[in-house]
Amino acid sequence: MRTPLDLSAYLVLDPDLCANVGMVETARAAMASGIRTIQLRHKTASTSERVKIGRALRAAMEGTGALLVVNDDVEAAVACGADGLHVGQGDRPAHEARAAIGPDMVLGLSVETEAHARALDPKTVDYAGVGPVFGTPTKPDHARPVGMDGLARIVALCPVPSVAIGGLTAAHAQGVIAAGAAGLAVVSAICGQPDPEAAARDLVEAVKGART
Ligand code: TZP
Ligand code: MG
Repeated sequence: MRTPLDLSAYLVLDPDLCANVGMVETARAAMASGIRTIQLRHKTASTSERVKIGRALRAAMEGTGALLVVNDDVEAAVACGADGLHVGQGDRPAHEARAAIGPDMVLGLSVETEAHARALDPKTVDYAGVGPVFGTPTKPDHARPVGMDGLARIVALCPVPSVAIGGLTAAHAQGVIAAGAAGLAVVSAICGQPDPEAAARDLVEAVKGART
């Protein structure tokens, strides 16, 4: 039985943006404010480094009910006991990733176009990360931004719940929820903010407000 995933306010940890406080402390601050899904996205680390950080995050998340997702690295995701794996379109194909992680872990897939949404197999993938909605310096090689209108069109085609990503802040919660996404995934709106706990609270509250 797969653990249910809360996509409403999804934190993606970036080691460079979190350099001041660190990824584990940023995760703690975010969880204190109600963030329930946290992704470790560390592009330059080795698998063993990712496992080490993943285990530290796991320990910090113990008993909180929050879920840990690891970006791209199946081996690290399994070894650190993550709840899920997130793959991009250029990564290992989703059906291979699913075969490697087994039936119980959550699998997320980046969806950048309507064609990607149409091709997504809901028997394999649990959620779509749709974007980038806006251009963002956090991911310099990002695909063409889809905008809020594109987000709504792509989300409508996704056969699984979607979380929007790319250049988003709490101020976009209303628009993103109106576009049909289950929530917002953010990096720089929390990582590296002067007060990550307050920033996370703003996001969680904005999504709650947008839903009522
Ligand atoms: N995928 C699409 S955009 C992006 C990722 C990982 C980065 C989002 O970062 P930010 O700082 O929330 O714009
Ligand atoms: Mg990737």
